[in-house]
Amino acid sequence: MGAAAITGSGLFTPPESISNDELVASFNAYVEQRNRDNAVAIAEGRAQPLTASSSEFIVKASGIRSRHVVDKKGVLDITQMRPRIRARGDDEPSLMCEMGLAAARQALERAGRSVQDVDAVLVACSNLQRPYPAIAVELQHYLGVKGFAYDINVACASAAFGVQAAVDAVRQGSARAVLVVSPEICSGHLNFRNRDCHFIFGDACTAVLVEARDAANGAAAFEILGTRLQTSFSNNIRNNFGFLNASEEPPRPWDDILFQQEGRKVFKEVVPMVAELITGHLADLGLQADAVRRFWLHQANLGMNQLIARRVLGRDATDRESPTILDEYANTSSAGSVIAFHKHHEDLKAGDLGVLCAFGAGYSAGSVVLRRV
Ligand code: CO8
Repeated sequence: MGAAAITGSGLFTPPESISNDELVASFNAYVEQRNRDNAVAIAEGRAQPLTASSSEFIVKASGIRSRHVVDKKGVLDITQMRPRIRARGDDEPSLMCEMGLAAARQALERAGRSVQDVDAVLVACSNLQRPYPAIAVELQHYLGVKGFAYDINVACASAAFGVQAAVDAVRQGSARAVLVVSPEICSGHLNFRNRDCHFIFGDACTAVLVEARDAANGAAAFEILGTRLQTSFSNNIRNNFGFLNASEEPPRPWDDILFQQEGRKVFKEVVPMVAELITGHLADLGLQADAVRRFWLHQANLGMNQLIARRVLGRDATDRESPTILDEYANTSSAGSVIAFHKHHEDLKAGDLGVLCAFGAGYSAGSVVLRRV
């Protein structure tokens, strides 16, 4: 079985973006209105006043400065505070499919490939727009790819799980080339009324093409030296949305079917888990951490990434060694580490090593060790 490689990547960025100041102004207007509406109950001690958010806190706690979204108006409108998306007919591409088409076509172009070269499409992301037909099968149809497609759902680590499945398919010979596509509409399952997390997420879609290294046709191929996945159950990041919601007695409150987390606990528990995963993976491949030129880490929190890199390297990583995109994109779940890869790999030279590492709810984590061809 020959080696597999990532031979091209693609990125779709929604054109609209929201700065911290814009998001905080909207949130604080909502807080003022709620507190005015509840003034009597608050004065009588029957209700707690809501507290304002601040841009300074967001930058300090997370490193996030803005986020791209599929609908800015709906998110900032305090009567909505959610993206408003036109309900599409069954015969037109879904929004996730449309985002996937843009990212997948760019990945193919960069790999110097056409849809005729691809045998499988995997859509790997946190939340799928519907259960069936699979978004991946829809995307396969609109791309015009023959072969097979399926969805993968492992929260922020989904792209790494998708890459491992793609490597296995290419090496076993069940597909010549596999597209791994990660459309994330995080704004659709974020509670913009919750001060603790209203700033965390953004929307984007990435794609990578995985094929046999020896078949690589593109300008910037990366041989996949190894993949390693890990999961460990935790309720600290949870979303109770699901098809049984309408049947559940008593019905869940509206905010229980959106993203929620214990951010502090996640930070403390996931940093050592991920550092050990990367360190162990490199060691088992006979590689030294200080030989790695680039870490494309999951983009949830700047401080978290700095700590992970410090634990792996035994020193602080430079911005070049561990590039950040969450300042512009916020947390785009499974797309984050691939956006970092997509935007920050051109300067690496043949033989240079890199680690793409994604982690999040589940807990779930995946490490992909790459060497520029
Ligand atoms: N403005 C001002 N102050 C605030 C705000 C705010 N917006 N929010 C909280 N504070 C206050 C708190 O009240 C608290 O005040 P006090 O000290 O007086 O009690 C203080 O700030 C500190 O609050 P926290 O302890 O909550 O703040 P942290 O420093 O822990 O930072 C973070 C919060 C940024 C959330 C941080 O904990 C973090 O990033 N943790 C890691 C989280 C993470 O990596 N999660 C991964 C989730 S992504 C994933 O797995 C995919 C899920 C699927 C995608 C879902 C898409 C929607």
